[in-house]
Amino acid sequence: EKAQIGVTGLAVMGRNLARNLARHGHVVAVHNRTPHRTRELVEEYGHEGTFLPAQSAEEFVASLERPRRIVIMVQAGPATDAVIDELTPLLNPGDLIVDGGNAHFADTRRREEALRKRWLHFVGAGISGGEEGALHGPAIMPGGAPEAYESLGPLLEGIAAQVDGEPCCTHVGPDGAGHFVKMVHNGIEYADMQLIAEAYDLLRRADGLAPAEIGAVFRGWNDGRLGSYLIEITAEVLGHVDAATGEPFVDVVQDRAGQKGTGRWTVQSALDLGVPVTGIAEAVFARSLSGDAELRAAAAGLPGPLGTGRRASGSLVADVEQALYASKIVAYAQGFHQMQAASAEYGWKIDPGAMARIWRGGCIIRARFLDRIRAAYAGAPELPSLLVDDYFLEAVRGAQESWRRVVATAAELGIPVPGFASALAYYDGLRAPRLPAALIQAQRDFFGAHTYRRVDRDGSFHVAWGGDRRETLC
Ligand code: NBP
Repeated sequence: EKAQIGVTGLAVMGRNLARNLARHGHVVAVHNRTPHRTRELVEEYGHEGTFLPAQSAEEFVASLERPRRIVIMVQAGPATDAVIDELTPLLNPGDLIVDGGNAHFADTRRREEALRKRWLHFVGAGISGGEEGALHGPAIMPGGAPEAYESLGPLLEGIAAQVDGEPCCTHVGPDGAGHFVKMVHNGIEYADMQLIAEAYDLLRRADGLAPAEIGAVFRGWNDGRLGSYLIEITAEVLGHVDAATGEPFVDVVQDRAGQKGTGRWTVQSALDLGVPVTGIAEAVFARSLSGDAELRAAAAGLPGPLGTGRRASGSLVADVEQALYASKIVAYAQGFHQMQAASAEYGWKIDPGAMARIWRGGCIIRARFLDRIRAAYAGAPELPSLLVDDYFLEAVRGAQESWRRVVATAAELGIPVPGFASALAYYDGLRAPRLPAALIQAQRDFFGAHTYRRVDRDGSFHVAWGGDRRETLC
């Protein structure tokens, strides 16, 4: 008996993905660099399906039906290259390698090109949902050649999360498109989490609500348009009491946020593409600021209010809900803009509505809201920004007064809301009839003769700033 698919790399993610495949009736070849993980998988979960354990890469490859389908689930980076290098000499033209790790899309593009020259398919697939998702149904974002998806798609769609009878998996686009979209997904996740944290901070400090009360507010929001996995788990966290101290759990956790790097990658890519993703960038920087303990200690005595100016239990709740929703719309609009810009840059032809569809289940940012995004792109695939879609335009129109009040209140009380404030600034920047960029162009012409364009005539102009200040057409 041969296996339909193989998984190499059997730490939490690989093991659970292999189990998910086996539970769906596939014969799964399993392999890991150190064999004890392979042994443990078969001992503990062998009854869940048919696993073909392999001790060596040779045995692993030999146990697969052809064309072979191999999923790599190892640490992203050099480990992935090491596994690819070990496998490729053992494979035949037409065989297919999937990298399900969190690879940088540039690495995926490089690997896809190298393997294509050897007549092998390489599919960089973003897999979201953590270990639980891998086991019970993740969101899967596969890139690579369309022919590769023909062979792989039905398998992946079968084990992905399902929403309204549709799988949370689709072919994203060629080469690195899948990993790119997964990266932006993670960036949006950073922005979403930051906005939720700011909402909590405001309700606690400006409104005097206790964590458990805020948890209850979030539970209420979860039944409305903000309904999402992140809001749901936040409500649970805020309701949790530390067993050792009896304090709210959130108060015994050190206030320094960690990051593994996908948020940073998203911002780096956005800088290269020239797309403002201020919501994601502020979220990444807010985590960096929180993590700089030394700097924070040095700055602790700086003058200013400390956010305890007002105690009007509950008066801000409705405003904060509006601000959160509007800021979330901006963060998603920016993330989708980035995907569309990358799609144009690399020729990926990403369907943004399909991305919203496959993020509705399995992944960390799954939310009711994504159905709205899907609908927006279904009605207008070339939509320049989610903000100009009718539904979102009306939502932001309705949220606006509250949103401005929340940002102003936060500024007055000294409560940092970089997510809310930068989202509002982006919104106001986009809709401004005229921006001070005109002054910047004039400054650039002054010190660097960078020239400028006039509102009333074609051509590039320069003023002789150091001399007679006459304007010349360049
Ligand atoms: P890890 O990222 O912790 O990697 C451990 C695995 O990599 C083990 O199987 C290990 O083998 C293998 N490995 C390493 Br390390 N170096 C190797 C090498 N040179 N050659 C062969 N194998 C090597 O595992 P994970 O947490 O299960 O994550 C797997 C992938 O999924 C990663 O890319 C990660 O970023 C991604 N991930 C995604 C999510 C998500 O939510 N989507 C969550 C967590 C992880 P060994 O047993 O012999 O040491």
